[in-house]
Amino acid sequence: MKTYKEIKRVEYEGKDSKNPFAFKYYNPEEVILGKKMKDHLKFAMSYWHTIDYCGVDMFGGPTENKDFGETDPIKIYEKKADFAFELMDKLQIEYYCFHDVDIAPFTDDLEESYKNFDHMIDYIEKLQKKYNKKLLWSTANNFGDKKFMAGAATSPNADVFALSALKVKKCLEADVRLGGTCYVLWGGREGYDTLLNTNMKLELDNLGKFMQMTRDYGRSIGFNGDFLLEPKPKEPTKHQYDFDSATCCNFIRTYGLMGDFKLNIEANHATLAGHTFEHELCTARVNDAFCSVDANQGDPLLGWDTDQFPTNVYDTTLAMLEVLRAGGFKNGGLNFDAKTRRQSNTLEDILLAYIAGMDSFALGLRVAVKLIEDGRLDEFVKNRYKSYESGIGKKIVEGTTDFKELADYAMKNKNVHVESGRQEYLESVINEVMFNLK
Ligand code: XUL
Ligand code: CO
Repeated sequence: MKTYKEIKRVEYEGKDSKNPFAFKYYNPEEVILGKKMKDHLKFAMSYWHTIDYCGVDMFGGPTENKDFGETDPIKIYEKKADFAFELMDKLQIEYYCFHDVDIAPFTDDLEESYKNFDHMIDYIEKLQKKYNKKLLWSTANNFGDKKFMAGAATSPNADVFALSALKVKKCLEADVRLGGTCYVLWGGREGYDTLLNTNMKLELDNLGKFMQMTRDYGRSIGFNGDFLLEPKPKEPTKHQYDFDSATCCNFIRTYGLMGDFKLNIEANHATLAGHTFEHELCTARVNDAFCSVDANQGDPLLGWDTDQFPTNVYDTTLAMLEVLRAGGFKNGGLNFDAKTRRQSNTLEDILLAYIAGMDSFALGLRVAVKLIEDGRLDEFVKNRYKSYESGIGKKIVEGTTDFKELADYAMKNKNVHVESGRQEYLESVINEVMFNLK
């Protein structure tokens, strides 16, 4: 196998290629349904998993080193940034995402930390121009430091609320400067472990106020993109206030934030919540809150967030079907919130992992388009609800009936017949379209 250095650029070679460093299904410039594949998929690189993560797990230390031969903290982060943009270039990835602490050395001294942060934003801005790359979103890490042990905007301590505001303010300013089209608030520790020490109502109201202030400040400095919540049911806290799409939509509505706030849906978070990825995407869509995706997959045999690169094409197909139904990505995109396995510890593995993830979503897109063109799924669903197209059903949909009329109707109706849901048949249609082997 070639080495990382030897690979200049990963190109599309088509499905018969055996070159491990080529795309088999992702052809960025190919037009599908009137849009280039790269615009359908809007792939983004996650800085934390790709540039910083070194293979640490609960039982063992790093299995790789990403200091790039430097010892001075600023130099290390400059080299990391150089690597990040070179990697995106090799992989033909146009977008990236980061937490404030991913891109610059943060210490206990806030002034020094923000001097470092500002320096790195200048540095990254130049790289962005040089490589013609774009920021999809940034976010403040308000969960890692000890001060956030009891939450950030939901901390019982008002000083922590203020510190969280400072961090979001600085990160939002950077986001605007770098042209980010979204800003994410992932509420790592916005939740609680036991009611014995928790004032839930105050915590929820504080979180609502924090989000309102985030919106107001963002809009005041010219941020025109979408603010995003990223649902996750557990980890690190037992009860997260942003449990799933439905919970987040309810929260956004309660605090008057609909329109400004949308959702960033993560596959592995969906399954941790006991949902499918497509359920979470669909819930966001029907609430007009779909925006972006954190692509990855969990392991059904492990009960935690494993953040694996997505390779299950059945899942990527059903996800892309939902993305297409939502009208595609606008301000959002498809960020690989995924890390290579601890034993896949070389730079070549990073390329191979992204290629696997990008090709899996490219295949998902291709199959989803074929399913739409095939038409059998859509037609089945349309027919299943045809009783709402005329008569009493039409009146229900239009809101022109009431319980009196419905009761009279039901009393006279001697023949209530619900048609088969035909689940197995529909699953076989997906297999037929997906594996169309000739
Ligand atoms: C954590 C997670 C984060 C967010 C950004 O589970 O998904 O990486 O995407 O903070
Ligand atoms: Co995520």
